[in-house]
Amino acid sequence: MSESHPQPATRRRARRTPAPKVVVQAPAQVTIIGHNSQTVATAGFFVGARVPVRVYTTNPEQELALAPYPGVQVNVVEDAYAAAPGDLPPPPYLVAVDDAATASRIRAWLPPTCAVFLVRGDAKRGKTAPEGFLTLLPPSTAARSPVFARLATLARLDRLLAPARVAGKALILMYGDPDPDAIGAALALAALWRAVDCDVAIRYTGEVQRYQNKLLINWLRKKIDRLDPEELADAPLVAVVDAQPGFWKLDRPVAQVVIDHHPVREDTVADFVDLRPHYGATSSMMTEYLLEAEVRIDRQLATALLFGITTDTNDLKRKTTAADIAAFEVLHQKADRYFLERLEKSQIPAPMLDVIAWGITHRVVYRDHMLIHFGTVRSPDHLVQVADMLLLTFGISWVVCAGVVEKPRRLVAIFRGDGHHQDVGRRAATAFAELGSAGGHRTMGRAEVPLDDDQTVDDSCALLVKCLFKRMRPSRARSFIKTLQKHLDDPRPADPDEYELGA
Ligand SMILES: [Mn+2]
Repeated sequence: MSESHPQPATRRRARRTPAPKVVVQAPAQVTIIGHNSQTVATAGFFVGARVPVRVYTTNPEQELALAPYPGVQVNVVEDAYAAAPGDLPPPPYLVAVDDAATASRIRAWLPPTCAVFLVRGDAKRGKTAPEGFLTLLPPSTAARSPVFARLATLARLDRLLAPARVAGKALILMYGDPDPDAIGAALALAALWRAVDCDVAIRYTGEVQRYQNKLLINWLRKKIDRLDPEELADAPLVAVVDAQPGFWKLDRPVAQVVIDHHPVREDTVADFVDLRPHYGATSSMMTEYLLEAEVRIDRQLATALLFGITTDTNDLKRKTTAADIAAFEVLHQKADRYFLERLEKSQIPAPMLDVIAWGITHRVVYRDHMLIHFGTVRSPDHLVQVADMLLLTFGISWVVCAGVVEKPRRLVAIFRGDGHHQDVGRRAATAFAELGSAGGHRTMGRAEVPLDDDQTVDDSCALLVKCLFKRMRPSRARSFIKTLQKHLDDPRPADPDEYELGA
């Protein structure tokens, strides 16, 4: 920060990404009517912005007090503001009197306008204005609280940076298969700590599994690797982000810093703990720290943080707070939108297309429902992808993709629904809970029913239809089962192998 960045970070930021500026037009002139202690200060406020000011006052001394201000014209009026002066300019009007009777007398002769403000003397600031008046400045208590909030964040920031200043070397850990929110948060903490000349390594402890996350890490071209246990032993400072040490079932790390938005665990103890379970994403918490510290958020960092927020909140549709939206607003101006678009679209590995094509050709539609039985499949993951895809069909509100998986031999049925017409989790449970494990929530469900060795794939078609549609007319159910069985005679696509990113 101040040591390593001699220039204020905000100025550099403004030059690199010119955000459209909202230009606020100053009023052509303002009129102040009154004589209380705020009259001169209010005139000074506008004079400072070169706004011409007209003052009507019963107090002749105000003329003297306002004499040094350029652009102020003072008119001394008599009869305690009984009537409108003949040369009253157009609004806005600022009424600077403390007693309500005088204020209403003035209000009565002002022309019809909304722009009438009551500017009270010191003792009465913070009170809301009576009817017919607006308050020009927020009550002093409200003005104080954002300042206090900022001071509290800066104190917390100092506590977060202090150990990095001392250690000079740190390790940031993500739990398991790192998701975009963990990656964004880790990069942000690394940026904060690097700004105080700390050497930072970012590590995860599982495997990167999702195609999108591989794509993100490749694009970032930042060294984000799997943890080598020796590194953990050597690290003088360890942070866990978007997780808590208790998440690890084995080799639980000892961390001095924990920053997370998951539910608070009783066993989370560290020198610095910032847990905000009400936040949609850890990336939102980290964006606040970066902004408060005025550490530059470059395009890559903004992109990773933004992707973290949108994936964890399902595009701000789930578990989202004002803080997540505020972070989103800052980041989306800086992020690489085209790369994010590519990331969002990159959901289907090419070999999956043949599986999807087979599914489309062999779909069975019953009212707003689509059912596909893929026969024997190597992994249920493919069923999930096809179900998600086919739920995009107009008029279809729930999809079931089923298949027989070996070891142990079982019928797996993946349920996807819009949650609007049908609670597919409950549907899965009513259909299959007696035979195996089944359940889920409104939009996602799953059932797994063990099969005996002598139960054929054809038998599983009958089981599927009978359980799903318990009240279906038997002749119709029979024809359904026949159709599914006939489909299985068609050659099926090879199971896509593990897909890897090209070089
Ligand atoms: Mn998260």
